[in-house]
Amino acid sequence: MSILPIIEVPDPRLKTVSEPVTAFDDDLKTLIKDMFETMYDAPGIGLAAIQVGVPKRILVIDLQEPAPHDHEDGEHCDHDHGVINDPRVFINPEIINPSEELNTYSEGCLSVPDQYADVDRPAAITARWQDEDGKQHEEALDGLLATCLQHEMDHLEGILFIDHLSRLKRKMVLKKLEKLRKENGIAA
Ligand code: GNR
Ligand code: NI
Repeated sequence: MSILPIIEVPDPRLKTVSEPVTAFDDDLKTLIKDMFETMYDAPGIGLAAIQVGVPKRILVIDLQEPAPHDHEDGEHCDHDHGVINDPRVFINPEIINPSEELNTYSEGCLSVPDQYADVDRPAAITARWQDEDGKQHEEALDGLLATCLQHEMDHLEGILFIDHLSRLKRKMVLKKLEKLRKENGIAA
């Protein structure tokens, strides 16, 4: 298992249109394991293969919900709540019937580090995809999972969340990132 380097803007590889997966073999399974390890390490809730430089239609997502637990009203609480992991793999994903209703979510991206902006996307979708054994799945999705899957599917087309912003907003985000990198470069 290995943590892979995540490529960042303005790396031109992020604009690649990724190719469908045709071989459901051990190399694919190894890549998926490495993608999960890389995503958890980052940390992030999703990762597309192109973000680690592999132009294939492979996504991993884990929304890592905080584990539910009860507290008496007003009880002080500073123990480790832990998380419920829900690792999901989407290979060759498609969206069938996006809702007209939109959801706005403040999105971030491991390839545009520490930058966040509101993006509107269909609130509900039906997704069709294959798992790592090539088996077909279909499921209706909404909430953060629908948002995240659409963000990840954009990566497969070479699209980043900042491409959904106005040119001015996109420029501001990229400028802020450039400034942060310069400051960190001096600090290091
Ligand atoms: O970690 C991530 N968080 C996130 C938040 C809102 C909408 C989408 C995402 S995906 C992102 C990880 C990433 O860059 N995936 O491509
Ligand atoms: Ni992203």
